[in-house]
Amino acid sequence: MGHGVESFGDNSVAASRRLSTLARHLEASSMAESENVGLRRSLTSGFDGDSVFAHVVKAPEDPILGVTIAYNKDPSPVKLNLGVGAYRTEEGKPLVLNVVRRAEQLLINDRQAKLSVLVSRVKEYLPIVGLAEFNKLSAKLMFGEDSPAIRKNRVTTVQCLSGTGSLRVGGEFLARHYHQKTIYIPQPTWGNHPKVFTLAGLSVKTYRYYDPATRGLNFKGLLEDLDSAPSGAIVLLHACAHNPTGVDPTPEQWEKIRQLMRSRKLMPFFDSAYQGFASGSLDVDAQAVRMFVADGGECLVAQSYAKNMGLYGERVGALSIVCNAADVASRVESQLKLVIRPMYSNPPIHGASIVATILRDKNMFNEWTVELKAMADRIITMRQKLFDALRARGTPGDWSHIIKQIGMFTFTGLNKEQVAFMTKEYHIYMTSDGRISMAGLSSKTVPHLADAIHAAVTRLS
Ligand code: PLA
Repeated sequence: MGHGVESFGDNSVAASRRLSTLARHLEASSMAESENVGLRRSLTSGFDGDSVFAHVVKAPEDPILGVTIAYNKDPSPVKLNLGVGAYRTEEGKPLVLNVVRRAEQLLINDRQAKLSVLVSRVKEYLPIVGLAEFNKLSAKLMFGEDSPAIRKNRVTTVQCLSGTGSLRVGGEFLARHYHQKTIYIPQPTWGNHPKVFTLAGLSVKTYRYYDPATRGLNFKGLLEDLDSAPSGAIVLLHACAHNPTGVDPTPEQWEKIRQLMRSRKLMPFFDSAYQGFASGSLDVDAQAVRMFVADGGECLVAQSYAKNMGLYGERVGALSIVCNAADVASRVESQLKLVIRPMYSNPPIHGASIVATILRDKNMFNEWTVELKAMADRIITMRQKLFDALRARGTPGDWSHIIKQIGMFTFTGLNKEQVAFMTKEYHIYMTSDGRISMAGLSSKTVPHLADAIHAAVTRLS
């Protein structure tokens, strides 16, 4: 019971149970309706009771997005936001890529006649699964131009609300249709992962990933934990540029992880939020995913264009489910539609049109890769500058992890108290786990950050 097709049966039972509860509720409320007419009349003159929401307690801010809220409230001219992973220029300004501006211009001028499907100048609804051309091109970007899995129609790709939405839709699909309901996430991981998957209906467990002593990968712990996970369990893997640690397995380690996962029948669910941001190359950053797809096995991939195309607020992403046969992929897609339709009906058109415009045109694609590499390179330069600045100050400790770590973040090793001190005394905002967004740093602000780290380390060790 509870496997494959049966689990769909379970869901039908659950759905009809929910429907009959709803019907009973409607009946009861229509009876109550006639009895309460008089009472309601007497209330129309005004309502002065307590709010029915009076018991609602104030929720804490989000650990990552709340950092920006605190930063915005700070009037200091030297304040620095290194909390959320959002790219800033050397001048500390948000960046809209030139190629994105160009794509938008084309869309506004309606010069995309060749786009066979809807574009954002037309404000129609997209299909439930989003813009077809966007989906096709996104799959190619992730799995490679001549991926056999795509050629054999073994992949279904649906446009979702950025990386988060793709993870959520994937999680909900697995909770309904996959026989194992446990997902293993790395320890530590992006703070939203456990919430997304729990609310999707999965049960969340962790596997060892990071070793604070070496500031590197706990490879032995990782293999042990995956080896003892129940057969079939889902495993969340960061495709590249692990958040928050900046520590990725080497290609050889990925190969060992792949072998172990396939032999234990564990289901890989890749979160690819930083393709191109880690190495500067879209293909290199997709290698781990492609390794798992090349063996013919099944997996899920959540893709985000927030960082690599700077489309944060456009909420553009995709979920791909790689299946072992075309007919399975087609049935899986039909069920993904049933997950999406009651959740948000269909995804937004504008961002996906921008992405499709760029990916389909060779020149624009190349222009994008150049701009993407420039962002990745600037982050790498910031790593070197911060490392040099700490060395120049003689700050106690080995800071080589700053230059060894990969992607948008440095997991500094600073503790909660040191972070609080840096925020209070230096107006530097970062998450309390000691993660700093290197993309928020510039040559001008490196000395200020180095001063703050030096003071925090020497005063509060
Ligand atoms: N997955 C990982 C590993 C991420 O780091 C993020 C974003 C996402 C998914 C989701 O991104 P998207 O929905 O915007 O596509 N993490 C950020 C932002 C950059 C955030 O927390 O929302 C971060 O600062 O960690």
